[in-house]
Amino acid sequence: MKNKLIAEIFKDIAEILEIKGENFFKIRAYEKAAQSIESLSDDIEIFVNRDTLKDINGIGKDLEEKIREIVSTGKLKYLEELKKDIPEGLIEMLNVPGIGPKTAKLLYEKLDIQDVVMLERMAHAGKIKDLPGMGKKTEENILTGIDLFKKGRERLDLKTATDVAYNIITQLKKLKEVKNINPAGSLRRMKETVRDIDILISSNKPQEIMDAFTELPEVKDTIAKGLTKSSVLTKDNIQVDLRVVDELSYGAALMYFTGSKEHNIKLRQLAIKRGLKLNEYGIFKGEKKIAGKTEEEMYKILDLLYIEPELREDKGEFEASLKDTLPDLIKIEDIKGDLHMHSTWSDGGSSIEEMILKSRELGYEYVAITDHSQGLKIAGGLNVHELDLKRKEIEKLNKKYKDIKILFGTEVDIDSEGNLDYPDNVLREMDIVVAAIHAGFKQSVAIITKRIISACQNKYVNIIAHPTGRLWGSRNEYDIDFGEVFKAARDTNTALEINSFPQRLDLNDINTRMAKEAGVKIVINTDSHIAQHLEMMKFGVAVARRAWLEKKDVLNTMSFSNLKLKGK
Ligand code: DGT
Ligand code: CA
Repeated sequence: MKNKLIAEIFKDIAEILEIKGENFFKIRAYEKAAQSIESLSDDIEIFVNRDTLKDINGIGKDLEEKIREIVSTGKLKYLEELKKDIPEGLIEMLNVPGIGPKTAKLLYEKLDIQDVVMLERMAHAGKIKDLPGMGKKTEENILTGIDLFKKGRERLDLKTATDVAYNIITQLKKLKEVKNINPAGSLRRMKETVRDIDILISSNKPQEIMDAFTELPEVKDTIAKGLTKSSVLTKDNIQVDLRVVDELSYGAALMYFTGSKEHNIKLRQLAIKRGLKLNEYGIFKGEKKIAGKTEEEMYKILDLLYIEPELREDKGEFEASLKDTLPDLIKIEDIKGDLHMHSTWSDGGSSIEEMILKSRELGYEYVAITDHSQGLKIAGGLNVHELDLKRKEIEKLNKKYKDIKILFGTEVDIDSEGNLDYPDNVLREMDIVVAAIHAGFKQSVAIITKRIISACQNKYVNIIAHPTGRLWGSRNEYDIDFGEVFKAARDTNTALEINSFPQRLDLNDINTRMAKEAGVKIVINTDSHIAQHLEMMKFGVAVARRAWLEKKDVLNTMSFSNLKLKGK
């Protein structure tokens, strides 16, 4: 499937054209085409084969030819030519928060800054603040941006890690020599970010497996190659470690390489206390191996109930396992609907109907279409008249699709003073109201906390979305007083969201667990902007599992008739 590749190429073109100061409409055309292609639910090659590329929104004759070229050759000459005109590092620099094409152009022309390394050096040297339109504050923001950019590079988001790992696992699984295969490490524990990818295989033919692994088409370099462990670097510079063990040690190795280190240390101590020895090959009594084939038997020998990977952080799971009070963790199948998503009515790339079709595919009982509110002009927020039209469309779709309930909602902006962007008489007409902060992230803890609390206190607000505002690699979370927010959310029966988007995943696992303990209801949403995004729900569920949540703790596991939305 080349949809993503084509969208990326078109986005790169738009950015380069902007750096070169080209015509706005030409730039916009590439951006729009990229968004349309990203939101297609079918493989673009189907359109090529049926000669229907022109039916895609924003694709004319010129772009059609370019798409055909990418599909048949995997690249585009036009982009290669464009790239020759500007330094490679300049395009990467656009990934630094705060650096848009205009700033990049200015920095390049005035200071000959060509990449992130030079950018950092010049900012430290205080050379940027004197440029026209810059200043000390901008220079400081650039340094903060570089920090965030670097952090984003050090660790992968959970979706990227999952995609890379399962692509490799799917290929290796086909080898007849492979008996068992699993991801291990932080990916198996579903941490929000992952440094490198660990994969474990059981087999008695390691040579064949290591040969196949190091020769995968995704592999750029082999860092190490042995019979028990090999490490490679993919073309995207992601490190993947593969370990092959024999079947009788598979459970022990899986336990060891899943970690976390803290969990492993505690396990070893428990073994020692019982006069046993534990390592990655098994549990031993003297010289005799008494467990090792499965994780279950390993835990059992230590008098423990099986502990799910997401809980293995030494944060109370041993005590709970001994006392048989481990949570019955929420599962993706428990989710009955998604209560936060956007459509083409605001800044989404798919129509409401496309969102509904995908939601039905996922087996949902209900969904809420929550486009942005009027003040958020940049995100296509809806005025009151548009809300009426949208409501009518939803009424029609509710008649057409009887097997899913479509809720008419909004993601209403909480302004810098804590007021909502629609008056109560408008909110009252909604089936559901999601409220969120979109600006003023640098206010004091007290003010941001107050803004969120006053949104909770509005009787029509059901959910506070992405409560900390963080975006991996581009924005730190803002400071809020969680104790106060949890109290207000509980007392006003307002749910707090785990946003499943891989760059957000907030509330995070730690805050979610505290919220649960404070008696707050949690909701897991995707905040989708195109139909495929709805599949991100599993990452939000992962956060919930790491936070020890059960089905009953989560609002959108309820059936529609039990979904008691506030103010209704
Ligand atoms: P990451 O890669 O930083 O996201 O996190 P992990 O947990 O995947 O860490 P990684 O890749 O260094 O190691 C994978 C697992 O191997 C880790 O979770 C536990 C185990 N492990 C690694 N080093 C040690 C160690 O020194 N002692 C013990 N007990 N376990 C270790
Ligand atoms: Ca790892």
